[in-house]
Amino acid sequence: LFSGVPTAPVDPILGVSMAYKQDTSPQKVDISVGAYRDGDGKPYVLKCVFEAEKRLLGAPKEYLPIDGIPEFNKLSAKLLYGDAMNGKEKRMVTVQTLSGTGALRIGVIFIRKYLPAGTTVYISRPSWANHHNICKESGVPSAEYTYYDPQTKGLNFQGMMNDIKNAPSGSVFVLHLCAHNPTGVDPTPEQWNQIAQLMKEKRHIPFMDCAYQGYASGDLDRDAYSARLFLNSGFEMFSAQSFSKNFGLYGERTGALTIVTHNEKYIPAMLSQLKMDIRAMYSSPPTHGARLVQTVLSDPQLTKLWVDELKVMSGRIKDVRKKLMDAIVQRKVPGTWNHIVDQIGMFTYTGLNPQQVEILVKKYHIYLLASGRVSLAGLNDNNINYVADAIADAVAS
Ligand code: PLP
Ligand code: TYF
Repeated sequence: LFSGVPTAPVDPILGVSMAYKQDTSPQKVDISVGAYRDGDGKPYVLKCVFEAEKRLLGAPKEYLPIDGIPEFNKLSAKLLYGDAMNGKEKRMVTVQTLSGTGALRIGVIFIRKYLPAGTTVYISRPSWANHHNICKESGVPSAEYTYYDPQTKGLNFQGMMNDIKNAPSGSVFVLHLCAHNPTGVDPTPEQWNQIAQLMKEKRHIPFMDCAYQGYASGDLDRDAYSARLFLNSGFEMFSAQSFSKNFGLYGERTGALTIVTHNEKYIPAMLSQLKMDIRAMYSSPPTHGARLVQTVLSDPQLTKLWVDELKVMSGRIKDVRKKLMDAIVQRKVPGTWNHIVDQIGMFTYTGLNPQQVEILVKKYHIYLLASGRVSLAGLNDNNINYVADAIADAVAS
């Protein structure tokens, strides 16, 4: 019966992490998956989350509504859009989702069903690989737009603008809110302004993927610049929020999808369809993570604690960037390495090629993505010099 089932390829990120787990070398280093680790290399439960968890001990495990906790949904949209909301909430619908991935998936299904047939979803080159999987598995055509410039290890802004211009009007553009995964390269506010203007002329639809709000700069408002700009510019748009990274809720699968329309009269029908899809897929979302986020965001003291912790996490990553760059430069490794500190968020796109990566993995037990992406959270004072030594060797080989 099942003899014809072909083996699917492993996830390019989770596959590397699995290989790390199987490696028995005491020297091994995991800089693959984007999950925060503290200075001792340990996973970190945020104090604000711990406190919220204490308050929630014994909370009922009843089913949630299909679209999740209403207060959580409101707080999520408010967190992202902030002052830009300004009465626009009537034209927004938010549903609680299975984290950022679930929000993207429900959003892309909505696009397939209710946007004109053939609407293409444009994804940055490169991007988080799951963007492609989600479109493919949802039966939505996808294409790539120019983003990264390997020469400068920065943004190919002109190439991006050309692709926005040349895409058929009314295309969907998946844009990373901030802390672009995998490159760590974000447009400047001025570039965002130009992107928004051109997208408006072309009547494109922004789909903001918001997996790192607060993680790039440590400032929730600054990190939300692009989404607020698009909202203020009058777009109809989508946003997928993940609370995996900024609340450290990875396995709790906590997120939200918000769709903004021009006219509030469409909201009830839109919500009814979102609920229909959710109902047929998993009936209702999980309770715990959303309650945690709701508890933190509705208590000013816990919110302050959260903001402080975001600063600590993003600050440690910035610190690691500098240390890694200094260690590489100190070893006189050929090439320029300032991109490590210029890039932002959880990752650096090192520019190491697949052969060099293979040396790091095979010879040094240092696990990173074949693309050369390093998750900086996995680095700390105990392994940075080892990793820099290995990079020096790999580049010289
Ligand atoms: N989008 C990007 C760019 C990501 O890096 C991630 C991973 O954290 C996600 C979306 C969604 O992740 P999750 O489903 O864990 O919230
Ligand atoms: O890019 C990363 O490492 C994170 C975590 O299928 C992740 O976004 C990786 C792969 C995946 C889901 C999450």
